[in-house]
Amino acid sequence: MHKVTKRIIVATEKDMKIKAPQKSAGGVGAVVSSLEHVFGEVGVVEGTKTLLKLNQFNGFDCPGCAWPDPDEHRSVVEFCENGAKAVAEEATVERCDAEFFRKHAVSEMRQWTDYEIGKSGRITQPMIVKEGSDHYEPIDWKDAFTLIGDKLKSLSSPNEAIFYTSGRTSNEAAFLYQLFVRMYGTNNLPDCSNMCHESSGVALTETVGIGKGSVTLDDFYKTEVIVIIGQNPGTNHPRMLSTLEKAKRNGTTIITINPIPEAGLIGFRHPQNPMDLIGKPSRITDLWLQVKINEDVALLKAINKILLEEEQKNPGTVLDEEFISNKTTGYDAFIKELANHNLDDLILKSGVEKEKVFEAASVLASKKKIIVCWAMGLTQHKNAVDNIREIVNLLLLKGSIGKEGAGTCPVRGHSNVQGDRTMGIYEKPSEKFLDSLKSVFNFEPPRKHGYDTVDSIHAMASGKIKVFFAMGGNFLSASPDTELTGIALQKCDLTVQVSTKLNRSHLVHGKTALILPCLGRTEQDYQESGNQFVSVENSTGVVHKSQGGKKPASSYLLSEPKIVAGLAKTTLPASMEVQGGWDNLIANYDNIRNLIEKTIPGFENYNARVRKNGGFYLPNGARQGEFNTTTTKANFTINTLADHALHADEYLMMTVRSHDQYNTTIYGMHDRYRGIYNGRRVIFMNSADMQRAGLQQGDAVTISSFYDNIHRQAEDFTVVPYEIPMQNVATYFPEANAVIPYNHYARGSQTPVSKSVVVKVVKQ
Ligand SMILES: Nc1nc2c(c(=O)[nH]1)N[C@H]1C(S)=C(S)[C@@H](COP(=O)(O)OP(=O)(O)OC[C@H]3O[C@@H](n4cnc5c(=O)[nH]c(N)nc54)[C@H](O)[C@@H]3O)O[C@H]1N2
Ligand SMILES: Nc1nc2c(c(=O)[nH]1)N[C@H]1C(S)=C(S)[C@@H](COP(=O)(O)OP(=O)(O)OC[C@H]3O[C@@H](n4cnc5c(=O)[nH]c(N)nc54)[C@H](O)[C@@H]3O)O[C@H]1N2
Ligand SMILES: [Mo]
Repeated sequence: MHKVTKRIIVATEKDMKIKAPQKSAGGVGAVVSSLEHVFGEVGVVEGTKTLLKLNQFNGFDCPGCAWPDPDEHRSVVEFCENGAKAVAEEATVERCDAEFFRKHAVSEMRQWTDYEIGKSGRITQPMIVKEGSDHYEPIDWKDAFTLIGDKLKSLSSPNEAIFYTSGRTSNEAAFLYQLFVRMYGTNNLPDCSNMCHESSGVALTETVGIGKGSVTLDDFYKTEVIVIIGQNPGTNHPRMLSTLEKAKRNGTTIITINPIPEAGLIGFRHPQNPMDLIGKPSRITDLWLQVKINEDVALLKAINKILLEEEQKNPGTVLDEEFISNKTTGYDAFIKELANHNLDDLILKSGVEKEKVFEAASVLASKKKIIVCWAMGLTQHKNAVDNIREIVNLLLLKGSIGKEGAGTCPVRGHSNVQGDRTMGIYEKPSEKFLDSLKSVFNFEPPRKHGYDTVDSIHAMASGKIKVFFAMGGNFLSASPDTELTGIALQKCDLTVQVSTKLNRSHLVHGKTALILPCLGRTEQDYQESGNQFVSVENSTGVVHKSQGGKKPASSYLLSEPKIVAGLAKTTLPASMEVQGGWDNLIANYDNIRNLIEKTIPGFENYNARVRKNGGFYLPNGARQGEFNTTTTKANFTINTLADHALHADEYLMMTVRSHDQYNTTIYGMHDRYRGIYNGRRVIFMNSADMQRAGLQQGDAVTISSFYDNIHRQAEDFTVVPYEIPMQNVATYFPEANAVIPYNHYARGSQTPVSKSVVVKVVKQ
């Protein structure tokens, strides 16, 4: 078994520098960094041309995050530093071609860092590594499809294959892909959402009847309070900072709940506003509650308890009694349970100073319109679903959902992760969805639920799976338990990755492995009827078009929809033809959209509406105050506090993103907002903890975890003192994934506990 994680300190990290963290995001640094990446990777002329198409009505959707664009009135530069980096990464002039693969053996590339792997350039043609070989070699598209089709047809059950999706896949590709997979006969459709906002989807469906957020971008300009909890927009959704800045100008109060002070949440200099670049940065956060990792339920319960007490003191002034009695269920049980908790105990457990908890509660008590935004800081814990349900409790107490300027905002990650789910990329499809597929496509879809990400790792590791197919993403590095996931992938007979760039999942593979290179967002997609566009759905449920303008990186590249059609044609029996044939769907993507319209509610008149500037909103009951839950009301819930009981030498570790990465794609080796230069194998620690453990800044340590009698460890991390609560530590994903147990996950959503892993830290 080859080691799949990096165990040596790479040369670049020898020059690691630690500086003071920054106190604001954006500014000149952001402008310089955007241009460095774009001009460096793409060139000045092409780079500028491409950037000017980014997030424009006639351009392409940013392949970065899913933050919404303004419905109207877009600026010429409707992008951020990290969007520019995402574009640079895809539009790079570097090529990872046949010659490259001839030069570098798989075993050699496996020793490279993720940064080095990612800098190899765009993959230019289909490649195969045959059983027993250590080199990828070219293969024709036709032979690649035949090989995959023959293998899939030879399996004793379709459930011996797994079809993963990452969230960049367009609606058109995702719809065809899930259709093909279900026609083939399985619901084994895990996706990156399983590791991401699954907890949000589960909690919101149960409590407010829709697994998506309820707010629109406009609501941010009409609200009174924005709570940002477990999210770092300065790095991961930088365009959100402009929204927050504008909201603050309207008098909105911003409360931040985070174990660390994130630069972008403290202050912001708008990189596109010359006045902002020189003066003082705009302050973003009014009140920061430094919660301990995974103690948000304790904190939210404390706040809810104070709100209830205030209401008792001054009836009719704090809670929205009318909303509670007309629109909700479970209120009595909720307050009864809350009465069992002692307020001081809750506050102590949360780690936040008492005055600040009261201050936050008093802001919330006096306001009627509240938006709560969250991301991975809440979704990746054992009680992640509880975290989100407790946010809903808070909003329900205040009647702060289903009206203007108020509601839920789970800020999505991948630019079309929300759309992929809408299109049916889900291992647990509803009966209604399957019935609809059946009636439109006239086949019997599989009803048995399939594997999610965690189940997939387990099934592959236990030898049940023969084929692993990935539509984008980097399953190996994104998943927890890197070593085990590596072993799991290696047990497959065939692994196939549809990709734009080289990543570690190409290097730790099944007995035979294929890379199918595809067009990216920035590129033109010419099919029989001419240049095509695709569509995507952002965090606020707006479906809009995306059309690249660049010449493709290589003439061999196929679009994702065309790859799916190729697979379908070689795998499915002739009797499984779709109306008009798969080729007809590819000839003009309008034909795919017509089928989506027939199958999925909310897409009426899809082709016409998606062509309008800014696209269209999908229906959203919660937004309208209609709660399509099993009770037909919004449901209060009773939620569980975290229980970690750490020993003196144990820490709770969160794995976060640096400012120079997009998930497993490493743009650069710095995290300038947190003061880290030339290094990623760092562990941020409280200085009192360091003192207790006899550690100094710069010490090399080994991080280990011990779950269910399995010891996992990751070496060569450098200690960095940081403003983080005691017994809490932070590392970067994916470097620390080696110590995350695959089988510890959120109750209800099976999202791995990437933000609360119990670890030990030992000096080397
Ligand atoms: N540039 C860039 N943009 C991205 C991505 C990227 O990697 N790079 N990734 C995309 C994807 S797929 C996603 S899902 C999003 C991720 O966006 P985020 O969720 O913002 O990403 P993380 O870095 O995981 O940050 C989590 C934040 O939660 C805080 N946190 C951790 N644990 C807790 C906790 O227990 N309680 C509270 N209250 N806070 C906690 C951390 O300190 C950190 O600020 O971003 C998307 N956008
Ligand atoms: N420890 C820890 N683990 C985590 C997380 C965490 O916070 N901590 N976050 C989790 C989250 S939120 C997520 S979303 C997952 C991310 O999991 P994934 O989505 O699987 O991972 P990415 O790194 O986004 O995938 C990058 C790869 O996608 C391919 N790619 C890029 N653009 C395209 C395209 O247009 N088409 C195709 N076909 N391929 C493309 C490239 O080859 C690139 O190497 O990771 C999860 N893992
Ligand atoms: Mo994500």
